[in-house]
Amino acid sequence: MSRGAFIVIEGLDRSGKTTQTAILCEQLEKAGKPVKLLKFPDRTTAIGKMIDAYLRSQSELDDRAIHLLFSANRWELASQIEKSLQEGTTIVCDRYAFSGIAFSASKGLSYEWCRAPDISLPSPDLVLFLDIPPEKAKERGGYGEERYEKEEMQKKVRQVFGRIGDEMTGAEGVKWIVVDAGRDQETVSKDIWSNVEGFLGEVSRPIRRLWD
Ligand code: 2DT
Repeated sequence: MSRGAFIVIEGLDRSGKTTQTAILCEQLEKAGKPVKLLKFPDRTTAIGKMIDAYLRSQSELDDRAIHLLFSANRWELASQIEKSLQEGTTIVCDRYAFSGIAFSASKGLSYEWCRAPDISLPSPDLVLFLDIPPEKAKERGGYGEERYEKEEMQKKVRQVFGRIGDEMTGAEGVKWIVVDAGRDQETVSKDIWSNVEGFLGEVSRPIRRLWD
């Protein structure tokens, strides 16, 4: 039986991730696909509220503790993701486990340690990484107020995303695409759509698990 495709959009700050995610959902709906938009962190759950307070610097947490909360926030929704995919709904997800590794490893935690709690989550079929040099991102009106929204951090995060991308490329069942997000909005959305079009047909292979 055909299931929905699981599409993850990752990217650096100011890469246009939120806008592009919304455009993609609209295009999928127009193409007649039932689609659900998810975003991590999901700040609405009990765990999400702790994450939100941390990101807004209203609370302090050990680096490992917050890392595990980000992962738990995904596990909270894992069975719902699987259910929606099985029902034929396409999922577009703004950030996922890759952000989890990229940000925490950039703070100095080991890459392997960071990856461990997310092993076995439902695996995306396609990851679109919106890439933009942090210098260029800064020109787009500066970073926001939250923790991590600083050029030095973004540079490190971009490097770790590069490593994850290298390791994911060729990984069974996951297509990792780097999208040059430094271009204008329309060019980027066309590029994204050309990569998604291949997933509009039937997705018949079973849902895989990440890094299993
Ligand atoms: P948004 O600005 O997209 O709301 O992200 N982050 C995110 C982590 O450190 N670990 C994670 O697992 C995830 C999903 C990235 C808020 C910030 O949270 C970071 C930016």
